[in-house]
Amino acid sequence: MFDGTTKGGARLRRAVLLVVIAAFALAACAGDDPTNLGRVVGGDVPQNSLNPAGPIAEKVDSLFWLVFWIATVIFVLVSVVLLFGVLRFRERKGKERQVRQLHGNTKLEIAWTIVPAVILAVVTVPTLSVLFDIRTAPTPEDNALEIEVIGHQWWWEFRYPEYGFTTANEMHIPIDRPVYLTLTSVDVIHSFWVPRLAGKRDAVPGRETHILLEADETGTYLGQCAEFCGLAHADMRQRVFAQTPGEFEAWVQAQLQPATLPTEGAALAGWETFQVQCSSCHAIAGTSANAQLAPNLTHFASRTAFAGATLDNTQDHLRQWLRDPSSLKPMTPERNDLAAGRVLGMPDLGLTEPQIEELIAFLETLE
Ligand code: HEC
Ligand SMILES: [Cu+2]
Repeated sequence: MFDGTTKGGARLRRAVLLVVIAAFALAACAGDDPTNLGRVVGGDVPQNSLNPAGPIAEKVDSLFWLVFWIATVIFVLVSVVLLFGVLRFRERKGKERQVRQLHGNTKLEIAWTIVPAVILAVVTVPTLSVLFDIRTAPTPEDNALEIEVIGHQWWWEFRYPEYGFTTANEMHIPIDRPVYLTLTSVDVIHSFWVPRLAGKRDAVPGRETHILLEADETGTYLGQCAEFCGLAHADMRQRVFAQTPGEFEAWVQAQLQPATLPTEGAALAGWETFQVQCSSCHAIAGTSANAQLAPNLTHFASRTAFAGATLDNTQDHLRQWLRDPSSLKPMTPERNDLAAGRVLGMPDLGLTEPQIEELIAFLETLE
């Protein structure tokens, strides 16, 4: 019916095309609106690599603009020449075609070999230089902070080897100091990406990769796993808290404290349940719970979010998490094999409501 030959058909096709183009164009208009985050709050949004907040991300950003403008100039030039050719040499009624066919113009051949080669060189040299810059091991004068990043399906483990503590999903860094990440994974390939602070880097099982990041403004920077890694890939996020050196030092000191175990009340009952039900996967530093298969909970109460930084750390979320973890985040705990070290989610442990309240009371003591 709408074969484009009738006037109405042509008009309809044009309208559809316009709507499609408009949809693509308008999709780029998402603003800096915090509600864009859906169920997550807190932090600078969106994850805009064109709004760099530190020198490493700035390098990536400048490279982007260099390539963008070169590509834009080429696009405009080619389009103008193409349009000119199409209009100037089109077939006209009653006129002979005016095109003269040419073969083998040496000057032209040389020109269109050399010009693209030069353009590619102009793009390649800075690209390689930035690629190496953003992952070169720092020298002692750089005074970099080292953090080990370990990808798990579907959360991030962060170790601070200088201090010897481990945390999950939330990384704290001091501003104006380079941070050198060493990444790996325990299962599949993940990718660590905090767009406002650094480029992307894959976390590969059995290998170590590196990337630098640095913030020059305090704030919360959001990121997420950028390599499809299975069921809860979209719920594998991370938050980076960039703090003044003093605040960072205070945070480190707090993390270094071992947990003070409760001695009475609901929290004590919670700790007892924890030892039976939870310590096969979770660690709490300084206690008998030292399994490394799930997020380290030593200072869980000091974290703002959990479950791959997708849920704010509130009592309601925790209650629901302990009742039925997979209702809040898609996971496949039925495929867990603790002996083989494989954990693909927190199982529903069949806890009673009083046990859940006691566990929450206990978790709240882990500051
Ligand atoms: C079979 C292993 C396993 C057991 C047993 C287990 N968990 Fe978990 N737990 C996990 C895994 C895996 C995650 C991370 C899930 C994710 O975010 O993908 C997790 C996440 C959590 C979190 C959120 C941590 C964070 O920072 O994201 C809390 C809190 C928690 N578990 C508490 C408990 C409590 C309390 C128990 C005992 C009642 C328990 N878990 C038993 C595997 C386990
Ligand atoms: Cu991932």
